[in-house]
Amino acid sequence: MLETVASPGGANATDAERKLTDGFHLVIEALTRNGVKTIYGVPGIPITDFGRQAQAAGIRVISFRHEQHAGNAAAIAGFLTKKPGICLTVSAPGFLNGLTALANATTNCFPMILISGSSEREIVDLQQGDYEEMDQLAIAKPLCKAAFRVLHAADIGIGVARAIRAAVSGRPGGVYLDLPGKLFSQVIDAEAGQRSLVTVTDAAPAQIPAPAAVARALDVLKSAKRPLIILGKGAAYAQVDDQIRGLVETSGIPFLPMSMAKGLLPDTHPLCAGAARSTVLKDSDVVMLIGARLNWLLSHGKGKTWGDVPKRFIQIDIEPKEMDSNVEIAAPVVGDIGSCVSALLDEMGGHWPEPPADWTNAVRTKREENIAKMAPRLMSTRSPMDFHGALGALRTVIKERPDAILVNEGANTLDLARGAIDMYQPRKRLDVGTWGVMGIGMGFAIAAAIETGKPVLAVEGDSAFGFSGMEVETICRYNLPICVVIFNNDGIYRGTDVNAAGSDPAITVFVKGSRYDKMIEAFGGVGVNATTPDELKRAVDAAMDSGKPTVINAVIDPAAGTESGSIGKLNPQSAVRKK
Ligand SMILES: Cc1ncc(C[n+]2csc(CCOP(=O)(O)OP(=O)(O)O)c2C)c(N)n1
Ligand SMILES: [Mg+2]
Repeated sequence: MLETVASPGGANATDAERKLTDGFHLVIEALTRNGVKTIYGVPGIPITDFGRQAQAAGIRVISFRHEQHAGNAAAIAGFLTKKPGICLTVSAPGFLNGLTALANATTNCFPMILISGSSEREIVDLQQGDYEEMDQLAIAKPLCKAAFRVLHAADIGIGVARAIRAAVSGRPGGVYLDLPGKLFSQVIDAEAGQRSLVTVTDAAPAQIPAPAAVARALDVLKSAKRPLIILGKGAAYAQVDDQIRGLVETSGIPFLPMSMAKGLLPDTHPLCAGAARSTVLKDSDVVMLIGARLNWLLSHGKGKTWGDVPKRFIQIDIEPKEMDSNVEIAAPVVGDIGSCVSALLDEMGGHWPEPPADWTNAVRTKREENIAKMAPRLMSTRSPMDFHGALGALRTVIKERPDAILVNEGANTLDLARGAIDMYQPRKRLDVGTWGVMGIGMGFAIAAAIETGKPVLAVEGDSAFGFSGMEVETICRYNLPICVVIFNNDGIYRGTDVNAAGSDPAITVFVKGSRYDKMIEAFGGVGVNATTPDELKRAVDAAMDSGKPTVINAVIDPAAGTESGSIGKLNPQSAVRKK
């Protein structure tokens, strides 16, 4: 029920006067009636009281130390739940702090709504220097799917409904909702307010693929001698895990999971080609992309990575404009992933000729070879640890606790963990995504713990952790079951860089021998310094068993990493410099 506010007439006011409501109540009601249970944000003018009232009304309001992390939390909440995650910020600087997360959400197709309070429109538009003056709507527009501003309390219901639909329908993404400070205190008739609210029905309608597109895709697939399925995070987002498993197993086609699609089928599945990535990209002849884009992460579908074998692509995506974005798509299948995969399965009718055995055998052999090559490195017990030794311990943790959520960022720490740590369940691996952005760590970890109630293991490069490290206070404040392991190799990529001029420290190195574990102790959490894989494993197990907020400083050999992890080739090279 919509609460009413006291009318200006006080005790002597008539009943009719008393039945009023305001912007505060209407926004809260508009969100709750559409299933919003959690808001991630940072308070301040003009949204502090709104946050308080939302909390009092039963919405969980998680207060962060910086808006970027609240925004990242909202974004990954959207990915995990298929409902828009909500981030709430103050005007100008708070809004800008949230904007990186909004843009990142849009790039990664995570549904989120950034709600920011804003200053007096009349003053902002005349540029008369208001408190935190900024034309936020104009600035947000190019960075998100849609941006809306609500000026009248009677439009709050419609504004929130539009934001929700824009975030989750079609290809999901970030939406900006601008709520000027004055809106919250606007008072309108309670009944009219109630009538103005909207319950969004079927926010992300199914989009059924055309039968001809499905038939064409199956024709192309049938012609393949060396077929490959690539699963992207869109496939993980869709939450149609059984159908995707059905498609892979009915077709018998090897599959390659992109980073956040790992675990959709277990990495240990006999058809998983994760450990034979370069072979399958080079040697396949027909590639079916499911919720995966041919962007830089797949070398744009061409060039050396893809070898000399001519490829034909089948692409399943909800966004028609994705087709032919980098190379020709022979068989576009446009629709939501659930509908597309189901339609393909229906047409296949439960039977499909197995791919030629020489292909599936070749993939299996390569995969086993590569796994065998890595195995001894993962068992290394040397101290200081190298990445593989430490990852060997964490790989076992996830094997023993497959329902834990793994958050991962860094350079070497990211690339090597992706290969070393097998995932067994869908949507358990959350990482830097399409941009390779540092700073998602604590925001993702916090939302993962809150949205799923599962234990979270965040594996962080020491540089990566620094972007969101202050949020360990937030983790302690809400007593979340998050264990952060920091791969401390004294810097960005490695800790051995030297400044050629010999004055300041080199640009990639940090204070040697830092003790990140001490940071969390300041807030009552558990800190552990781990110097061997065995110590590391024991500390993580203890954290996961107790559920206590924990930071483990994993001491890694400063010389162990490589420049930019596995993407060093993207650094610009000049012939002049090489001479
Ligand atoms: C927002 C942002 N700023 C900067 C970068 C550039 N960058 C890529 S990886 C990285 C940190 C790598 O160091 P670390 O996290 O310690 O990982 P390591 O390779 O040492 O394991 C940085 C700063 C980025 N990707 N995103
Ligand atoms: Mg590092």
